[in-house]
Amino acid sequence: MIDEEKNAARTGPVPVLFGTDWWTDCDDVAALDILLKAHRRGRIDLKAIGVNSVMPCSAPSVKAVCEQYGLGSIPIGLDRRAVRRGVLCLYQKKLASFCKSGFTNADCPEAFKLYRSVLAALPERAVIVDVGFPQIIMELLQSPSDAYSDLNGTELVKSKVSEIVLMGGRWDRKSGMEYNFFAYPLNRTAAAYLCGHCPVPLTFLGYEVGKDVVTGGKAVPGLTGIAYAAHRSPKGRPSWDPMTALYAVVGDAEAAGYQKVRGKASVNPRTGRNSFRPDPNGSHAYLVKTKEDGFYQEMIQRILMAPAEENDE
Ligand SMILES: [Ca+2]
Repeated sequence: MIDEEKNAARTGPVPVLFGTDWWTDCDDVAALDILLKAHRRGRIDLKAIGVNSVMPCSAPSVKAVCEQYGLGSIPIGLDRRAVRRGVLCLYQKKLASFCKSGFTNADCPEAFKLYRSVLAALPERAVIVDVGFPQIIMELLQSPSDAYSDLNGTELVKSKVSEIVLMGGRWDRKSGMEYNFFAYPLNRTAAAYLCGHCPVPLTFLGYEVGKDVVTGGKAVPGLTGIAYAAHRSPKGRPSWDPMTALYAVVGDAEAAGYQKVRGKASVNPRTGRNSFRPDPNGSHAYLVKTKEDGFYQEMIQRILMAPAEENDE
């Protein structure tokens, strides 16, 4: 039996900051489900959630998913520049109807400021994982010192973050295109900035990794299954975001079923196209699967199908 607990390389709960677009695709909900369950088992310490696409029901729908596991106190931040209009988003309103606390977008701090406050207070290094648009991390890196820390954002990340993990890019071709890096001008700018300025190791899980691993679906218990049903994906979706979240939980490429190809990534700020120059000493890496798709599918689906009660501490 595949067991991510046995594969896990980490011994204590690692602080995690989770960024998500929580927008047109419901696999973000599966990613948060995996992180919340890992938090309840003591595998990680989920310190903050940053939402990088904003709609009226963004904050209450994220809050509802956390509340179902008794984790409604995890702080949620928004990138208020990222208001999207005219795009069909199918699950947020439904999930928000389950929010017990009356929480709204107005209750959320700016995401990069939330990240600063969390990182400044940490005695140890955190992992930042983002399965959406990378602009919150850019804002964090570009932030000046403030009441939380005398360090500017780049210095703060350098001292308090061990790795940044992004779902983004397409790395199985010389010049790849993937939505999180090209959808909007700000996303292109942010992806290019991260590749040029990130002071800590940067790991990418690309489009090619998750596209054939189908997980989730309406049979998943709790609000995750409701999100897939509302998204009209009753049989599941490709697993870009849950695979990225699970990699962050396991914390080791080999144990999670990947090989890291190291080097220097770059993104064209005008087009969002990504490219990569291999270098065994490079601080960037993209993940390549070392197992059959069924390995990841089974591991993720087993976590998603476990009801919350089984994750009681
Ligand atoms: Ca996403």
